[in-house]
Amino acid sequence: MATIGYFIDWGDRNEWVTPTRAEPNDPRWGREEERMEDNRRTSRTRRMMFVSPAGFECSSTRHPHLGPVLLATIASELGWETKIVDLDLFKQQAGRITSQVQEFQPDIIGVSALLTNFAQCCMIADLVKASISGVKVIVGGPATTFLPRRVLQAAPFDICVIGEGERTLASLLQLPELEAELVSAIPGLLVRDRQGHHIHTGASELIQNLDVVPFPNYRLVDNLAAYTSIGIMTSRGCPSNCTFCSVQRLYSGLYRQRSAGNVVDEIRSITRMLAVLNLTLPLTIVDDTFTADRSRVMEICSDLLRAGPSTQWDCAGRVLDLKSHEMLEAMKRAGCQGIFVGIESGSAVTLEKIRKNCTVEDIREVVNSVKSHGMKVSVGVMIGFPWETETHIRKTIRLLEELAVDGASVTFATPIPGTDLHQLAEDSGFDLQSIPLEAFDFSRPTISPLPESKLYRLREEIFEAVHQPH
Ligand code: B12
Ligand code: SF4
Repeated sequence: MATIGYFIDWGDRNEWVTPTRAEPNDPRWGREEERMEDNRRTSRTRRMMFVSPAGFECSSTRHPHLGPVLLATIASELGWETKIVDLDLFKQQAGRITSQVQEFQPDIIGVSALLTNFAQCCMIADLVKASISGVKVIVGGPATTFLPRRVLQAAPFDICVIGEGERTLASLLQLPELEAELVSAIPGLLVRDRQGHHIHTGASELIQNLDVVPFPNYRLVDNLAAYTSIGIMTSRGCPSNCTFCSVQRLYSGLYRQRSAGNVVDEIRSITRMLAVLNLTLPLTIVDDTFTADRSRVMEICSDLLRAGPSTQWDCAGRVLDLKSHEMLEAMKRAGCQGIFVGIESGSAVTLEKIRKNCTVEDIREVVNSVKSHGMKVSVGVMIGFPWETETHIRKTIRLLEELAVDGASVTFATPIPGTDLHQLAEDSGFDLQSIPLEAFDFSRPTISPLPESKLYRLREEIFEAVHQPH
């Protein structure tokens, strides 16, 4: 039997959600000529396609991106037929979208935009608009949260979702159609009115209690076997405030955690789903920082141990948290295989200036400690800050030669709008407005006084230091 509605407890407010299906005679359902033009749309379940555009190659693990899966889960609960297209898997060209939309014939396409994949987001919007008439393109993700106006100007997106998308999308999908007058009543959007002016509908609220967010339904993902892991997010935000990091801006400075019980319930449900599909995939805990609350980590680990056969997982942690041997031991026993640590630099000056809140000695101690507990360590490193000289970067190279880590992600310092680094770069005289959005992709220098060719060579040296035989 078809679902006729369900109850969402958003933590701070409850909502009865009734799936809205397109009814041919419903006067709210668009203008006559539009209905005539595409009768097909009004006589079947509405369809939404979620697209993860391809970013640059930065990690050997591939998990289905949580944003699109979570939002597809909500759309599907609301009665929509959904399809997730992951162009980031195997780094596919934007052109692949054309055949996908022609086959699926979506009413709405939702594109998840990072600054790093923004160029492809724009190409996708152009291509889908040229492929089927009347399709609406909604764009959401960190890029729209930071720079909604620039995003809406850059391509034919109809609606730009600012901030968390769960409630906003649920409200949009219950409208009979995405007309500007109707959508302007929903907070969290930047839309165009009939004259083409941008209208901001007001800020949407962050979800207070993350335990009420539905578990992502991985049955909606095609070809799960092509991934190397399954992602799970147990918290949003981070209590630190590194000057280059956009996470404070993303979540308005709020750090929220799911309860240990809710996390372990999701892990159990993923394990059951994988068993049914006869797949063995580890979990990637995608939190910005999983280790910030030691007692919660300990509780999750002991619940996991109690839950039965061990699940393998990895996560990201902050240097200072990882000084706890007790926690590292518990993590290892509960199935943790590796930890990603954002060490960023081997220069004390840079660590201080980016507010990393740790010393080079702390980094040494923690990397060695994680290894001695039998887990792999990969690190995040950033070069090309406005104050950095070659001498600072050489300190990072020397530290990496010494540490013998298992992997590293090396990016160029990038002044994401809203961060202190952005302000500092502006104050140092860099003209950031003239940098195109797609250049904020962490893969090219933007705010370094050093010549680009020198920075690319130093980055190569960092990779060599990481990959030297050890
Ligand atoms: C997991 C992760 C990754 C994974 C997967 C990326 C992905 N696309 O999911 C990997 C390892 C690939 C990755 C890599 C990188 N990442 Co990353 N990553 C994350 C992390 C920690 C979690 C992402 C996640 O799953 N979030 C949970 C889901 C539910 O949230 P979401 O995807 O944002 O979606 C929500 C909203 O944005 C919105 N939404 C999103 N899409 C849509 C679409 C529609 C239609 C609607 C309505 C709403 C909507 O609704 C969703 C639900 O609330 C985030 C930080 C964060 N807290 O989000 C950083 C983050 C996204 N990454 C970041 C960065 C900088 C990088 C790297 C450059 C790092 C590096 N050192 O190489 C690379 C570049 C990636 C690339 N190839 O282009 C920055 C992005 C900065 C920016 N403005 O673009 C973030 C915000 C971290 C930070 N601290 O600043 N990353
Ligand atoms: S510790 Fe990591 S996630 Fe937290 S603010 Fe710093 S860079 Fe961002």
